[in-house]
Amino acid sequence: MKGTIAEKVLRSRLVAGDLEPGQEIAIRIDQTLTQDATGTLACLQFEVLGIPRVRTELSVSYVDHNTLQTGFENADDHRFLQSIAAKYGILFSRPGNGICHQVHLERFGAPGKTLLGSDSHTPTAGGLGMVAIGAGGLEVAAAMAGQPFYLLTPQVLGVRLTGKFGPWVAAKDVILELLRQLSVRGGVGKVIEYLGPGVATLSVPERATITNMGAELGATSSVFPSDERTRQFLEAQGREEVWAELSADEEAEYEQVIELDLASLEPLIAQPHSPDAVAPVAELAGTPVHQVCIGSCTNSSLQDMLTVAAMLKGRTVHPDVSLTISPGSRQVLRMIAANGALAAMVAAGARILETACGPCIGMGQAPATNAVSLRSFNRNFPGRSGTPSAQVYLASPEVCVAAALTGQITDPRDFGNPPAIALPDRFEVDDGMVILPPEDGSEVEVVRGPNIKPLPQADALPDTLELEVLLKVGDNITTDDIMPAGANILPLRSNIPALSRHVFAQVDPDFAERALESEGGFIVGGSNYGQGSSREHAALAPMYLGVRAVLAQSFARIHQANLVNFGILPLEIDEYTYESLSEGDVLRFEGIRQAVAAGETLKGENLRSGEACTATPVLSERQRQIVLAGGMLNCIRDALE
Ligand code: MIC
Ligand code: SF4
Repeated sequence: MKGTIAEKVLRSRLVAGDLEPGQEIAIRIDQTLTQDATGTLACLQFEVLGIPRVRTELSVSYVDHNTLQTGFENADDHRFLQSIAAKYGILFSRPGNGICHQVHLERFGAPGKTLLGSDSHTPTAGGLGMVAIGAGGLEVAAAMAGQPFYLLTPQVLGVRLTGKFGPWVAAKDVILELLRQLSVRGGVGKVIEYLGPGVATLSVPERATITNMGAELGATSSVFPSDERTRQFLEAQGREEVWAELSADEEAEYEQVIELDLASLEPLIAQPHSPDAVAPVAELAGTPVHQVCIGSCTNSSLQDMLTVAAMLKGRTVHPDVSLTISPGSRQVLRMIAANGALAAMVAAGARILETACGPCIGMGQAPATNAVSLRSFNRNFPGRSGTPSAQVYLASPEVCVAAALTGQITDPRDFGNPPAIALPDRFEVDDGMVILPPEDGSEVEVVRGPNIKPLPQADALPDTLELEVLLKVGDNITTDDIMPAGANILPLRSNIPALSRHVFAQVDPDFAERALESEGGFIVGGSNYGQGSSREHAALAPMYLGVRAVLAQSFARIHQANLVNFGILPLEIDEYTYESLSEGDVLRFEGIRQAVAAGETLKGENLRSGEACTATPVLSERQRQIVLAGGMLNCIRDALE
């Protein structure tokens, strides 16, 4: 990784460990972001740490996920978050101000700095040359308390961009092409770093679309150089002073370099139900489409919105299609309102939604039964839209509008010349919806609604476990599978007892009941278990139900850390063991504590078959102590005693 951007930034913030791929390091975090769906827990955890004020350069708390307010819960959470922000020195981005990643890019991100966010798409800020990483809320709470962030030193995968886009090809197609080549596991343990002459052809929002969806590759982060275009973007945001040049050395060492000629790309689309099921749009042309949703942290910038408006202008949405548009931020919304682009969208029949995550996280706009929904978003996991039978596709805003107008998947290259979009020299800057904390917040009273329940605590890891395999699942299980979101379930994010009733609800509706009846158990998974969202609820709620270990062929990075932080043992098993295990088997492991402390493989027994069951804890030395204590909070409490 020598000479790469990743190496330069990580080295400059290194607190402990060696920058050797695979080794655990600790880095200093300059900025944090939290959003309301993960932020309530992060704040509850921050409170437990007992620190009077955040110890970062900047911490921002956004409200963008839970904004539907079908009951009192979301609004209660907003008030809680606002009061916590005031008390502890956190900036509070009010509901209506926009999606965390879009606003952070516009108003707070800075090249060369580190950002830790309780949201898996935090690497969006890599479009500005930040090393931005998604993590569980507890880790973000620790970073807010001034603690370093621990991670395994990533490999650095270079993507060398050459050429420039042909007509109707967009930034989304770059990342869809990488997903096609590398799959949703291809980025695990890596930072994806962009280089080459093609970089200069991309604006910062285009770069951010690409780094945003590096999360779908499973990457630790994605980063672009900070160059003249970065400077122009920051200048247009009135923040030129935070600009710093940042690039890799000529002889930088990458684990591998993928060559990508932007001119060779064509419009691409991800098919149901995975972001890596990518095909050329032309191949699917003619497929009827019933819903089109444009927005999300991937594609809701001013540039995207202007493109969408130009395509819609003077046309009408197809009678069989419902088109929704969510601009990414209040800045974007104000600017399209002022220049007439919004009027063109409304005139065309678009349903304008608030500047929030909205349909991306199933907060409204669930498609009709069996409907085809085409979205400019980043995830199309089964059921995430709110309609289990919906077929969700992902593509660029250009491909989305083409379908909204024709009622079918349409190659935008059939639309004549693409609109020429110029970004302004100056964005409309108004941070009036960001509330600054008072100098001294000690007198601020935290407002807690009845939906905010205390955090459940885990017990220390027992030495012997004899428990049932409650569920066996396959590869690439997402945290949406484990802990679904959507309008009905998201409001319960700060009420774990109620939330836990929905664990694995779409995979196996009886799971929660069975887990409680059996007084806990194990989960068996394939590879890349826990990909997707950073929600620590996917560990905390199973922990509440008594899940003590997950036996999987491999784990996604953020989820593995979340399991450890909530005292669930992540155990790696080989293909043979995976095949040999069935739901209902009872597994017995003895001498667990000693084996975990020594980093040794557990040798257990499957009491049904009498076969041996070997499983290896996937834990760094530091994590061994955390799991033994029954999770990070127990660890911290022990240290304080
Ligand atoms: C998502 O896109 O899945 C979310 C909702 O933004 C999550 C966070 C969450 O579950 O609250 C993420 O990406 O981390
Ligand atoms: Fe919000 Fe969707 Fe982005 Fe997650 S992926 S932060 S839900 S817009």
